[in-house]
Amino acid sequence: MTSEWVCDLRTAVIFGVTGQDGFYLSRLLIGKGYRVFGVSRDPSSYSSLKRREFGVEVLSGDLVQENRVDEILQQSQPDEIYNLAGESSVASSWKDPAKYCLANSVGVGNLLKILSGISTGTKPRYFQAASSEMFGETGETPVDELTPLKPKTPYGASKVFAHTMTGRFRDFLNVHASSGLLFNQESPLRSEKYVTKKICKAAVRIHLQGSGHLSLGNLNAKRDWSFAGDVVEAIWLMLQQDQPDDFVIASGILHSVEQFTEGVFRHLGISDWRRYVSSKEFDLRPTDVIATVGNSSKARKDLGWKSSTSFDELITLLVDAELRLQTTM
Ligand code: GDR
Repeated sequence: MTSEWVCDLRTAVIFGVTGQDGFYLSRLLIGKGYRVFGVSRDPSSYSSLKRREFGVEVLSGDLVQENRVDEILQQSQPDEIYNLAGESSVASSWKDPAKYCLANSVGVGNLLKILSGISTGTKPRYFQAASSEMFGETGETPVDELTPLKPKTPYGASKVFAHTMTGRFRDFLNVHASSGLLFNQESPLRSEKYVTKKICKAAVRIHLQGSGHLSLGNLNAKRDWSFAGDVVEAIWLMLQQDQPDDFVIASGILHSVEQFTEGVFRHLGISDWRRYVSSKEFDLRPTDVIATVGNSSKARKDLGWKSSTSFDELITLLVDAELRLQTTM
């Protein structure tokens, strides 16, 4: 059931406002009339971003600094808190597991502890960005909120702590805390560390220059890709529910890296894409989840949400944005 909010102006705090999802969520909330505070470890980097959303009040802060988080919440008095902060590259987590644990686990523990101690005034609602990487290898069978978590990577393990604590602070300390088990969400704002941006950037360069090369890892890996702009709608809807809960947010459809690559080149009118692409399986990470697909029935039923951008539409959106970027540079 969705709450009927009585106040006109709600206030939200977004931890991790500089990332892709931070941009789409702040745009959504500003559009809905929220006052939005965006927290970043480096606010000066936010003001230099071309993609910043106007109207966001940017504060400096890091979830690891408990006192600073407390100050931010005192200053902003939020109705809703969205935690999109942390380290997000699965491949890089092998190089520095402690950094991932600090950013993705310890910081969330701090925030939940502070939230559980708020006894007067507005008790903010909390959203935690969890990840499909927490499931580990699940093959082609769709997973849901009750599927056991068996992460294969330091990144996935760091997210399991935060997700589990979100549930326990909800169950035992009465925090209105919801966790979104987010599958891969993409947009033109992705960095090249992620495969969709890497493919689109190289393919467009090849299309414009008539030559070039794209070196990938495992082409057979399969992912459940959605558009980040759709995913933030689900994130917002979660905090509009009277009862906090966990929700899988996914398209429910698997595609391989090879299908994505082929689709990108096809959209650019290049059919013999294999000429330009090489693959070294597991070159980039010691182990990988080969396939993971989500069942979002609960989000569909309780939130009325579904991933509305199809795989082909997502490719079109990403490639066309990359074309615009490279032809105006
Ligand atoms: P992922 O996203 O690890 O699923 O995590 P990524 O785009 O990095 O990889 C997707 C799949 O593509 C394979 N792959 C390659 N990946 C990269 N980055 N570069 C390559 O050259 C390449 N070649 C093949 C990967 O092995 C993998 O199977 C993303 C992140 O956003 C996480 O933060 C988030 O939690 C999960 O999605 C859900």
